[in-house]
Amino acid sequence: MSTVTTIERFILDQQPEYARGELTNLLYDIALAAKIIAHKTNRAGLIDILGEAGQTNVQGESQQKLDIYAHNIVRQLCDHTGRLCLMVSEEVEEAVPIPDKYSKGSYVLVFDPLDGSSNIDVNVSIGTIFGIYHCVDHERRGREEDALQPARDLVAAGYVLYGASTMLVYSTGSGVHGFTLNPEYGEFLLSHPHLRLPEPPAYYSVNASYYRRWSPGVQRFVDWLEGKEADSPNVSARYIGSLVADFHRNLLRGGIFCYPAEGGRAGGKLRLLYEAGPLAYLIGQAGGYASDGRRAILDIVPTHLHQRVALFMGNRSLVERLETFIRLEDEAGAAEA
Ligand code: FDP
Repeated sequence: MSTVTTIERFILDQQPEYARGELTNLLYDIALAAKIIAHKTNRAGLIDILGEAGQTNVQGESQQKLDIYAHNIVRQLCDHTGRLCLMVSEEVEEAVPIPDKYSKGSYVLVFDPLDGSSNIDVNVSIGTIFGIYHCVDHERRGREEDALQPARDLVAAGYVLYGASTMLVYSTGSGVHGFTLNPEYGEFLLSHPHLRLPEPPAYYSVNASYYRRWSPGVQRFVDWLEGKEADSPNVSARYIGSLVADFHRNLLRGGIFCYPAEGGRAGGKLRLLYEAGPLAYLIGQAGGYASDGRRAILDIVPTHLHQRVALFMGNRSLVERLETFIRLEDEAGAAEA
């Protein structure tokens, strides 16, 4: 009989001997939140029967938007455990403090509770993204500064994909490991140990309808991906428009995901702290690379919680080629000026 490895067992086995189990338990908390959110998102197709957000459903319960629901589940499971000093969520403008009545822990949780939520109504896969940092100041209760750290300093990061099946993929710095939720047991089982980006990459993912808003360097790079140059790679286009789903496919098949800056702005649409940062950490752990076009995402120190960033991530050869296109355009622009 083949061995079944539950997520609890795997996380525990990976815990270093000196560890007190705080991080291990925090990861369990997130896995539990993922199961609860998966249960709810699986029923999203029943929305016509159960009532839309803001309405009352047939059981007389008031409906919440699913992303607010997901935020509340994570917050409720994590705020009282003594493992966190602060949370930052896509759904809340300010950092979410740990209430004074609970003891303060040594980790910071940054998360996007339900990314790609515009896809829910059309039954397309969505996801939760999370990152975990050590808090910076152990004396005081959590402050915004504790969260404003570069992704290189992440202790752990991961995502949950609510798709045809629910998967939790995470890393604590020793590879990327994927678990699939077995709905019969209600348990995440190890299904994808030690994920590495395959070579050669198969796909590129970008919303090409924004082509005219991009800088010349990005336009040339996308032309190159599309096969318009003699040395173009043999990659095919795939874009779902749901970050976790696009990321997951490219992680398994190899490729590059691009969300460039538009109209001369420094940032794109995606958020540095709880979208780009954790995924950059994972892609690095899988042998790839993430860049804003000029520097590694892992090195960018956030200046505010909801900061946006241009994002290119995937197989290193493709992302470095993008950086070359941008550098050449920058140099050409400087020579003209
Ligand atoms: P959404 O607006 O549906 O929440 O993070 C936001 C996000 O989705 C990502 O999941 C997705 O990759 C991106 O936006 C899609 O943006 P475009 O529609 O502009 O392509």
